[in-house]
Amino acid sequence: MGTPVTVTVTGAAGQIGYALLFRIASGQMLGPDTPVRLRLLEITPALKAAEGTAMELDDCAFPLLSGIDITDDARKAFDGTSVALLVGARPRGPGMERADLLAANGGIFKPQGEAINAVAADDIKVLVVGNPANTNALIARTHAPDVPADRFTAMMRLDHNRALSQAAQKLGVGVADITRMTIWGNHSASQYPDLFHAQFGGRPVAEQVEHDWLENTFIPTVAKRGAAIIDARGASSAASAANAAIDHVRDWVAGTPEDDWVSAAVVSDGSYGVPEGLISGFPVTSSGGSWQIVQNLELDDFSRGKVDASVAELAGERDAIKELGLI
Ligand code: NAX
Repeated sequence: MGTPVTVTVTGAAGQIGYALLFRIASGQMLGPDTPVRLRLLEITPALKAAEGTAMELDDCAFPLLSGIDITDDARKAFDGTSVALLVGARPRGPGMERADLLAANGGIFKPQGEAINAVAADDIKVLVVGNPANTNALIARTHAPDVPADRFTAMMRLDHNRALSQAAQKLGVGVADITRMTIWGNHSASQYPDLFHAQFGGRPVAEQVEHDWLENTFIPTVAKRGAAIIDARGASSAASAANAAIDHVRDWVAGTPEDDWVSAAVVSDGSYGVPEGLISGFPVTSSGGSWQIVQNLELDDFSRGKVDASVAELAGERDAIKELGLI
């Protein structure tokens, strides 16, 4: 067995944290040969709950878990860390305007970016889960100027997995039979799940379903799935969000299969007309521990309009955080 990899989870006492930590400790994220050292970052009032989770982790006697540290100090939490899962965020409260929400999250993601910049390991990989995920990632990234920009990502994988599942159910096939799914843009209701490039049996899924279903059922079902879960469960997605975070980091580290791709929000290099620097959902492959944006896909007018609308929302969020002095 190698030396343990330090993995930091923020918001560790929350419901996604509870669904995530056991899977990381069991080896499902970094593989069965990689021991992990967990660092749990929480706000002071939640430290006791985090300790409870750590007690349960101990009680699992995971052979790969080499230790757990719990702290409310970001500098300690990110010291030497190689994988940072930024899950803790400030949810939108009643009557909260977008600017208030962004400002509150700036108060979390700015110091976390600074701490990552100062103390994380050279190979640090960051996945932002806490919403608004893409813009929180942009805030953190801006305050970590010494870390290569491509190490900051935000999670589109839950939307991706939701889209795979909806498309597979429609076609009556297994999820593994659908390839090349993409979620473009923002992790929000404006996201664009793309069936024109997704394939089943070597042909675009869009050619195998009615356009009316694609536009008026599939896209809204995927984009509003989070609200449907809250309505049904009385709580937001937790196990599926944790599962998506595991998928994202596993593929980042281990690579994606030949002839397929996944969705992740990565820093735009200007591909597909997405303004450089925005952290947007793209089709991506991974090899050698880094993401590459899949190039040269044709976007027809329908897809172009949907991508542009979601990217415009991201640009609006970027302008708002600029105005607030957060980037
Ligand atoms: P919970 O409210 O259960 O847990 C959040 C935890 O974060 C709490 O324990 C809180 O004490 C902690 N926290 C708050 N500020 C912190 C800080 N500055 N440092 C460290 N910890 C801090 O929320 P949960 O259901 O776990 O969701 C977490 C985040 O994931 C939310 O922002 C949620 O909106 C977001 N989601 C993102 C998804 C995605 O696909 N990107 C999907 C699922 C989820 O909705």
